[in-house]
Amino acid sequence: MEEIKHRQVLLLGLESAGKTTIVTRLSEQMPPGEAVPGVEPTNGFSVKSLHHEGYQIECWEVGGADHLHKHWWRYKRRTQQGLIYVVDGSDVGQIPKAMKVLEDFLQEHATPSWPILILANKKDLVSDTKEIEELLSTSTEQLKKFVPFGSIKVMSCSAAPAPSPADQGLYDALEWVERSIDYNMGL
Ligand SMILES: Nc1nc2c(ncn2[C@@H]2O[C@H](COP(=O)(O)OP(=O)(O)O)[C@@H](O)[C@H]2O)c(=O)[nH]1
Ligand SMILES: [Mg+2]
Repeated sequence: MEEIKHRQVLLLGLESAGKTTIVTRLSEQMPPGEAVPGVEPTNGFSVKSLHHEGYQIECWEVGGADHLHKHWWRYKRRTQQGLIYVVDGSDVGQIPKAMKVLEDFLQEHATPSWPILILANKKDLVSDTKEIEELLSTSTEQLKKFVPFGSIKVMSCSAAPAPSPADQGLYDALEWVERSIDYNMGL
């Protein structure tokens, strides 16, 4: 039997971006058409395991409320192999704040080899995701210096019910994270 590959990632983002909903859908392997039941705001942190194609990804979500940002680094243990940063892709107005908060965090606490996935969530509420992806890609240019041995990728996803997993884009996102961590490990 093939060995399970254990990985650990940090999951950050402003409050209400959809972090808990995303990890709940993935960790409970919910059918795409099923709605994730209402989730409570994450106060402190929550760890969930995602099982996907031979990987077990331990996902550390830290609450996104403003007063919690200064504590994010505490969860950045040496074992965190990457960062998923979720933004509300349906709310262009809060993108500058979301990216500023990310920049401030990376400036102090980035791991130089991190793969960073910027995940524009709630694409079900957006008619065309290109605009938001381009905006995010432009904002990430200045973040590359914090991860000189890593990489940054922008993708869109949705944790809302959809006809198929492909429409939600969550597994594509996980695959990018898995591949990028493997690359860092020389696999
Ligand atoms: N339409 C839509 N709503 C979403 C999506 N993801 C999360 N939400 C909603 O956004 C709100 C905040 O979600 P939550 O997971 O608690 O965000 P968190 O604070 O980042 O953990 C909840 O009401 C969710 O139902 C999505 O992809 N599409
Ligand atoms: Mg949460």
